[in-house]
Amino acid sequence: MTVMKIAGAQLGAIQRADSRESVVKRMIALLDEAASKGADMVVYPELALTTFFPRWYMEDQAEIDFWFETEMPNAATQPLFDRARALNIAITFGYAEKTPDGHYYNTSVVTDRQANIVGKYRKVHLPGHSDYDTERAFQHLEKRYFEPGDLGFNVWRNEGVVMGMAICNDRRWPETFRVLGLQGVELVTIGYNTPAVNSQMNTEGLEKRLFHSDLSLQAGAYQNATYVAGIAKAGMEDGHPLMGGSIIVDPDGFVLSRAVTEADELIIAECDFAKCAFGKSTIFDFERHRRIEHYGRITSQVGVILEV
Ligand code: ING
Repeated sequence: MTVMKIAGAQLGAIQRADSRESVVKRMIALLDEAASKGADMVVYPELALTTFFPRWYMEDQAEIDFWFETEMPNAATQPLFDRARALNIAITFGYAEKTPDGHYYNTSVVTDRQANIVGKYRKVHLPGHSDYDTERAFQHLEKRYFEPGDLGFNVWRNEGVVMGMAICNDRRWPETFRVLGLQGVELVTIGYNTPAVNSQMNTEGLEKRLFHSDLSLQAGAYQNATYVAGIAKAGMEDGHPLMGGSIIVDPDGFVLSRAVTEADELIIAECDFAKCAFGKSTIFDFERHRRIEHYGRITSQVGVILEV
């Protein structure tokens, strides 16, 4: 079985005025640090190239399109791919994708050690809203700017490890992890941009939001006997705080490494993927234990139906 040193490259704030080139320089600095620590793979956050622009209400399509990439790699990100190839390190990161036929997704890609893109994921669970919401302390317009992902939840055998991707809000839905778990996933990488405060409940503080992020990531890991890397974009972006809390979790749900700042920060953990086998062959041997005849509501029903 494979052992890999997985690094999480948490990013600090990216201001609206920051260029992609300046961000890629920061990403390469984290990549170099990861290489110095013997990392085999680096996990970057959701929407890693720009500020979290869904907090801004925009109507002009050209203004919206500014935040999207039409090809990957591209001029701004090629230096990152080149450096990763030179260092023989696999990477995964998120970005806003505009497809040639005009579709808009919150996307992440994963590469092998030679910087070849081996997998793409488009965020399925889009939180927030589509129109300007006067009731909110700040906007969260992912439903306005992105379409729900059309690729589903898939895995790839990359560098000898069965890897899957999810993005941010996906981690809060157990279906995400279970669909990957049913494909034998051994490492789920999840970048996130999570506001440090709730736009609809200002009494919900950072501690509770960090707890919910940990809970979601640890539960997903344990209940599917997989490693999980949840990596944040953190810090104050144009006056809007994003929480940190990046962690790498083992197949028993234990946190192996945790970020302690809200800045650019590398966390790292040695992952022995043989450790996934025990859970997958005992308590979470899905073939032996699951009773799908009782699970019909999960795919036949969207919302709650009160029958009592
Ligand atoms: N952000 C947040 C997330 O799911 C959110 C939105 C925060 C939803 C807290 C519910 C509670 O972490 C993104 N980008 O999905």
